[in-house]
Amino acid sequence: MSEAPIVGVIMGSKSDWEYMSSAAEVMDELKVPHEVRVLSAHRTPDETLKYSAGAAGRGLRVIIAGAGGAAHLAGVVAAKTILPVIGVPMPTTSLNGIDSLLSIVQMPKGVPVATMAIGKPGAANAGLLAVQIIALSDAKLGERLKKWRQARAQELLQQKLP
Ligand code: RP5
Repeated sequence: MSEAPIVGVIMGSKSDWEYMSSAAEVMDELKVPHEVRVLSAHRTPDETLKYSAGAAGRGLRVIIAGAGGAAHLAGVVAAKTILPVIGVPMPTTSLNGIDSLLSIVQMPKGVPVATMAIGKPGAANAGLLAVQIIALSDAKLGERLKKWRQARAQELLQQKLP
């Protein structure tokens, strides 16, 4: 995207992109400029904190963070910014992402993370929630989102059963 990004999509590992790309796809469809980056709460803690602390100053308005397992990324990022942070639990091989979900959702009072469903549906909804937040102050985006929803409804109504 050529416009300056207003949503940051970060994830703990390149292996998360299989799921997190759904967040980027929906923002592509709705023409919301975003950036994507791999950052880890555990493997690159200093860079993660720097990214979060500087996000608002760089013009970001929402951060979407996907991580799996111990999944501390969204919470750590939320600790260093007052931007809304949306967490997406990644599926894991041993516990199917229940571990990620419980980790991300259990933020202490005072530092919220809006936690989505596990995997691709959660990532897509994270993108949509970011769009909804930004649409509060962008009427044209709100109109695009309404049309997008209407198109999804029409798709469903036209589904044929065998
Ligand atoms: C987490 O560990 C990442 O978010 C990812 O979901 C999981 C596994 O990462 P890799 O070992 O595939 O890099 O930090």
